[in-house]
Amino acid sequence: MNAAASHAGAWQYAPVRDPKLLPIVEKVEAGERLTFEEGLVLYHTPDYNTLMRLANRVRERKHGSKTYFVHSLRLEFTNICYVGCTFCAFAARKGEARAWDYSVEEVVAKVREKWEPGLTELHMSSGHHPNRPWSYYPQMVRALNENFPGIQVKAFTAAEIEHLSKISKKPTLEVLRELKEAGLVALPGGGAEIFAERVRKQIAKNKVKAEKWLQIHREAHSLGIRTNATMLYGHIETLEERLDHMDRLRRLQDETGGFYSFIPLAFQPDANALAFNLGKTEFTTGLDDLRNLAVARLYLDNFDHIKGYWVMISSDLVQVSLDWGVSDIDGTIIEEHIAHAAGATSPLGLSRQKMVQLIQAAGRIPVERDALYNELRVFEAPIASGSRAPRAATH
Ligand code: V47
Repeated sequence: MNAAASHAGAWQYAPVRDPKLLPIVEKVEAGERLTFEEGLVLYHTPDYNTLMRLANRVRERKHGSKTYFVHSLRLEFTNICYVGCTFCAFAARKGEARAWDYSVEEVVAKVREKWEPGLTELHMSSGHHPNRPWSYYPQMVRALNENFPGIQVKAFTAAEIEHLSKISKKPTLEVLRELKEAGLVALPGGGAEIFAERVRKQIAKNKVKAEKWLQIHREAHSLGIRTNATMLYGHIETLEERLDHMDRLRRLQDETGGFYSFIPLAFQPDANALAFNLGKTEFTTGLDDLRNLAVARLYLDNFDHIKGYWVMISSDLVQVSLDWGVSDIDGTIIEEHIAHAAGATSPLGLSRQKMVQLIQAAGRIPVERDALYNELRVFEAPIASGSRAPRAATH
């Protein structure tokens, strides 16, 4: 019997405490799409247990116990940025002591320095540098592919693509086409923040507009470049605005089918203007993180994967999230800067072995994938007795 079948009818063994969830339980059982109002019911229900079981039901129907991760390296080639997003603690102005700005040769040297055997994904997203010419970007992607054959370059958020379109004076579709030609294989999901205008004006007023972000992903998908989508939550947005964000993504996914995964990013409240203005020094709570992941799993019925991002919510909570709809835990990363600049207390990276242990200790099956979600290895072996998940610093 497969995992999904073994859970069929599980509702009868645990009470649904919130009667408002009963029609949703029926729809989830029938595989029907939830409405916006039903999404809100999920966000407001006090019946977390049923919410968890519903999300897990869908997760197991899609993936059984399989849980995906990638052996990845994160690289930010510059933190110099003129955009001024209020949530950002990573960006620096040109000339500041903490600013960096690698040449193509330095990017290659940095990857060589951090290289690990079996590395498949190089995930790069960076600041909007005011002076680097357009030619730098395809040159960098080309140099990486030449120096590290087989590496998969997943780089440039839609916000960066818009920036490249401005400096190159080429349409975004052309920018994407030329980057693909240079060897870019996928786009990360950053820069989405919250689409709602009310919030965007306050947190990212100079950044790519919501409609343009979506258009760039639409264009990438049309070229066969698959992408991810993020949502920055836990600051000034309402639950309706979170759902509106997901709703816009669900509509685009209906149209193109080009998204791999949805990644909620929990607001990290250190050293940024937004936190300072809000007086918000607390991280999101574990329950809010889990609820958000579960709602995403249920609302985004056309997304294959919901990612639990251990960097921002801790690897301990990510283990728990595997029962709340999460089927992917991103990657080894090796060296993360954006979240850590804003107070993340997780390690900078996790070893491949730790990723496997973390998933196995949660009773799930680790699957190492590449950046394009090809399965490279399924770790079927049971957990060695006495093996424990690695402990990361938690917040
Ligand atoms: O675009 C910046 C966000 C993003 C903060 O596609 C912050 O696989 C929380 O996009 N608190 C970069 N978030 C990270 C990102 C990402 C991460 C993991 C996987 C993938 C993927 C993409 O981080 C930025 C911005 O939205 N961010 N500052 C902050 N203080």
